[in-house]
Amino acid sequence: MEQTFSIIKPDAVKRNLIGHINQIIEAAGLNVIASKKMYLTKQQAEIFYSAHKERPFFDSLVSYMTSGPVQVQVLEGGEAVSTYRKIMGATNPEEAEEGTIRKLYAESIEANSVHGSDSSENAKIEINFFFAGSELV
Ligand code: IDP
Ligand code: MG
Repeated sequence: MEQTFSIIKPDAVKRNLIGHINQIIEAAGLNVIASKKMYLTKQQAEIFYSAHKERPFFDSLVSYMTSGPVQVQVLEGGEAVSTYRKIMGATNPEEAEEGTIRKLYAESIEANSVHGSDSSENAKIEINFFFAGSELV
């Protein structure tokens, strides 16, 4: 069993897509073991995306991620990191495969509906940033 970290981003929360997205997640065999709605602060968004701070889209990304509530979640299952990345689809929805969350729901390369950890190591860091161990059920 592996865990990964997911964010349902502001564009998707705004369009009432939490249930639709979690249906795809559960159909892929992943369990949602923690889930909460919150507003990211500017500081949280900057820290979360600090790997991208030199990128030209960084300020816009931080302002988008703080533009409305997000749903932060922990997913658990066999090969959770790669399974979730596969059902998310490519970062740019124009390049995402049919049936993926981003192909179905993303509005743009920035407002692309979901985040998923890119490795098991980063998943642990991201989960610990948002959840206490006692919240993982
Ligand atoms: P990922 O979310 O598929 O792992 P990353 O390269 O880690 O993609 O980028 C993090 C987030 O930054 C993306 O999900 C997207 O919201 C945003 N982003 C990535 N590339 C661009 C871009 O070229 N323009 C605008 N936003 C971008
Ligand atoms: Mg990434």
